[in-house]
Amino acid sequence: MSRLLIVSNRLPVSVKKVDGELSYERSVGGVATGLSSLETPVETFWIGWPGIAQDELTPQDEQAIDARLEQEQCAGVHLSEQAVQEYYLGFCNKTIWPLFHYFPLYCEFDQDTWQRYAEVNERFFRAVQGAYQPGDTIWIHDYQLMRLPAMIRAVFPEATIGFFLHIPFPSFELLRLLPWRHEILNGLLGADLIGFHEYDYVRHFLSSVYRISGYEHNLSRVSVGNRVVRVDAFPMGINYESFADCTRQPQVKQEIKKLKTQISPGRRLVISVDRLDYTKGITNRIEAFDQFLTQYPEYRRKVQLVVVAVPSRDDVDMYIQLREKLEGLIGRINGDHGTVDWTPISYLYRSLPFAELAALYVLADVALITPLRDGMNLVAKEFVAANCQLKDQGVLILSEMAGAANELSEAITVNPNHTEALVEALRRALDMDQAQRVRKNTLMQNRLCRYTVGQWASDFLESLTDIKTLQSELAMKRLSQAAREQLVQRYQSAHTRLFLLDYDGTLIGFFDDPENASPGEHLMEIVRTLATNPKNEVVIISGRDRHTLTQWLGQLNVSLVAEHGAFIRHKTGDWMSREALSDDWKATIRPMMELYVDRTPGSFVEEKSFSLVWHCRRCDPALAELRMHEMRDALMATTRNMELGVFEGSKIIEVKNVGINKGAAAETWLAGRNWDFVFAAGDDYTDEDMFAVLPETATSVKLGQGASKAKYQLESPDRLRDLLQELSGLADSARA
Ligand code: ADQ
Repeated sequence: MSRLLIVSNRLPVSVKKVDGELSYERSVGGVATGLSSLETPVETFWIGWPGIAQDELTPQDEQAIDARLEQEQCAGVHLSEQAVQEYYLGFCNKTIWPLFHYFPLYCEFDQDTWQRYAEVNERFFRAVQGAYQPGDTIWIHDYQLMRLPAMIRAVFPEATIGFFLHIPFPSFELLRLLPWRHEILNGLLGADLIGFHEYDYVRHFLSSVYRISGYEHNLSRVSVGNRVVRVDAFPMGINYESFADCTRQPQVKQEIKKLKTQISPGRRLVISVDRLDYTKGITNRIEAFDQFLTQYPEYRRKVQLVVVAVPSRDDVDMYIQLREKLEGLIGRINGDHGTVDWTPISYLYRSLPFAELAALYVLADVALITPLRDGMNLVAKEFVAANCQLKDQGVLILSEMAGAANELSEAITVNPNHTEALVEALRRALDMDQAQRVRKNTLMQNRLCRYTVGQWASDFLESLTDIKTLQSELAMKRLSQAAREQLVQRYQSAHTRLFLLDYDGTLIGFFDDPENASPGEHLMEIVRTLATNPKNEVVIISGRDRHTLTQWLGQLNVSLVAEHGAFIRHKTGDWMSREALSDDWKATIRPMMELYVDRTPGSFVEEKSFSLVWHCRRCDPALAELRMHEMRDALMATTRNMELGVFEGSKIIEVKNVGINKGAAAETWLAGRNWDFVFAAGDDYTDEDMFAVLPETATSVKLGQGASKAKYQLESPDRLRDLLQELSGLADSARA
């Protein structure tokens, strides 16, 4: 049976050593819960750090831990105290965490901690290598392991690898601050599927990948060499049942009873529950509560704020300072507003058992969850779920900056930096009538109970299977070794051979400036050798203008097609126009395109005899995309009653006379002779016209991915040049 290898910084089992004795504690986090409720259960094996530094362990301890973890279907990655300091508390939490949460001023950029991050990822890789069996699925979690996917891919190219990021993915403007941004992106792109909580993070990731690594994307699929990587949003859910059902659980009932005795009758409860982290905006909301009490004195002694802060990263300076600030602030507010029988803010600095946490969710009138930035925020979802059995339900005030805000749109949403808005939100929440509270919560509860953490995990794993299926479909089209050998045989035994070859993107890659795409010596030599063979007819069939083709390729013994067939030149003969065409339309279209040039820095118009092309390869990608849509719509409207076609290609929009296409041009050669061997190659929509008119026996090759009528697919011009070089060097087996 194939297994699921989960790799995360921490294992679901934590090891402690007290007075020389090892103890083990199982903590079932969201991921484990999600996996345990999959419809089709899978055997899981977990790889991670057991939570204790190696320095505290004897060799015997390590052996004992390994044996115990194995029983629990886990493998431990042992880390020294120094590795934990530099990798986890250092690079992860002093560089990635603040940067990805939009706190660039808190970031340290330190080569040594980065080095340690790479080394620890390598340690995790070795643990995966030890456990991996072909057929296993690997699911890597979170920002501590962003280099791991590529490390695994390098050694196991066929492995199925998923990656999920639990924190936000920042915009390009933030990511570009990171000196090691290339390595981080390339590390992630080793996965087959990269998941985020929200579509905004998907957008940020794709834009960074394009700008930093240069890989293009289409429909959230990134082409990395000959591999397609899928990037998608999977908003993580909660274990809905356990919260929705909590009021029926005896331990929770008991906690509710206990808590009720501690709250004065008639006092309203506002809760704030988070890990103690500067991204959670705890001090901002406490300051807002202070202002609320000043602005609305009628609520004094009637409202109590309970702040629950779970200790977190308490050996990082920033967190130590935050705790001091928070505790000072709470003390000050309690001193300013409190009375003998009323403490405005109660403060709990600890992790609570499920029953106590659930009891708080149930008894709270308002949950004030206002992070400055949060990947998702599960507390908000848990609070809404825990209220579902109640007649008198609580109100959620949620920050717009939490990923969860997209799904919990009926909450009172606020900008956490806007104190006045927080104050007003508190007042509105405390005054909201019961029917409205229930109506809003019901809508959210219905959503949360559909997309639970189990659904999240199964969606992710299904998408991972789907992308592997797509990859293998594309691989089936890839020119295999067997197909290549057959092609060689057919070539050798043929007497008359026709090559129809597109130029840009096919024989040569793309350049920012199309002027720079002239053929190098190597390409010239390949085409020259191929064309010198008397059995071969080579036709370069391009969208380029006549002058460029003549200048670049005119001295070779090849036929040329310019402007998709508007002009044809047989071998060394003269250029001929295929039809009597008019170019009067240019006077209308050129000014339209020039307007877009003015508004889109880096773009320009190329003029050919019977076409105008707007190029935007050098432009800001997002602006280029927007302008392409606008321009296409405008051109479509203008050319509706003209004999013109508007075509969208790779970073270009072209307007040209209809009836001129590469298919019609190819037919000039196809119909002229009986060919034993026909080979055609192209990369974009204009080449599809050529593929469409080929005889059944022809070999057609599309460069790059995407739907095509071509029989085969090759990943890049280099691969095509290798193939043509091989063919051009072959001896003939057929007698002339
Ligand atoms: P966190 O930053 O830890 O998670 P969150 O999503 O709210 O934030 O998860 C906190 C979890 O801890 C909740 O399940 C909650 O029940 C629990 N918890 C909170 N306070 C507690 C307390 N006092 N005692 C016990 N348990 C408590 C990171 C990202 C988030 C993302 C999650 C999941 O920062 O944005 O939502 O991962 O991907």
